[in-house]
Order: sequence, then structure tokens, then C-alpha cells
Amino acid sequence: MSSSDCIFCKIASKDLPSELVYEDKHVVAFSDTTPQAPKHVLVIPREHVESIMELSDKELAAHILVDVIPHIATNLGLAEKGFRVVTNVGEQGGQTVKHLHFHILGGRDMQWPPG
Ligand code: DGP
Repeated sequence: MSSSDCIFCKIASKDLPSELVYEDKHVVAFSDTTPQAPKHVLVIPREHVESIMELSDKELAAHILVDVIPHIATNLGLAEKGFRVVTNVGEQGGQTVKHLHFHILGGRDMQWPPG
């Protein structure tokens, strides 16, 4: 299912351009347009899922976390020094795009706590 007014659905279907980093049958990853670190990639399911609160497909969740994110982080050269994975949920979580996405951030020291 895709949502006709969702920009990430349009990126997944290539109706909107993106700097593609990775894609397969279930997942697309592309560079963030407002990078918060030297390497900043967004990983999304092709299927429109609003956030992890609506993510019921365990195979898809495992694919993203076990296969895709480590693969991309390795390809970006982030595996050795480390990186951060973030998924914002809802208003107080700071989610601005209502299509599930995992931020991969790396290439600099990260601070904690986040803002
Ligand atoms: P969040 O705040 O967690 O919902 O993150 C949304 C991210 O999506 C934010 O870092 C900016 C990025 N973004 C928004 N619109 C676009 C777009 O059209 N293309 C790309 N590549 N990134 C976008």
C-alpha cells in the first residue's frame, strides 16, 4: 500500500528523485537532504508504514535491522568507528515525515543525550 501524499512513498516509487544508496524488493535507502552528520542516510520500507508503532511485519523489521542497516553502514565505512541509528516516532519524538524511516548517522562523534 502506498499513500498518495507521502513524499517517502514517492521516493520509493521513484516519482521523486533521491540520492539512492541501496534498494531491494522491500527497502529503499537514500541520503537525507538535511544531513546532521557527514554520513546521513534514511532507510525506509517500500510499503507505507507510519512508524514503528504500526510495524507489524517482523520479517521486514528483521530485514531492516539485521540485513540492511549493517550492510549500508559497512558500505559507508562506518562499521569500524561506529554510528547511530535513530527512528523518531510521533510529535514529541520529532517525526516530521509520517513514513517509517531509520536514520543512519555517522562520520563524527555523537553526543548524548540527543536534543
Ligand atoms: P524525521 O524528523 O525523523 O521525520 O526525519 C525526516 C528526515 O527526512 C529529515 O532529516 C529530512 C528528510 N527529508 C525530508 N524530506 C526529504 C526529501 O524530500 N528527500 C530526502 N532525501 N530527505 C528528506
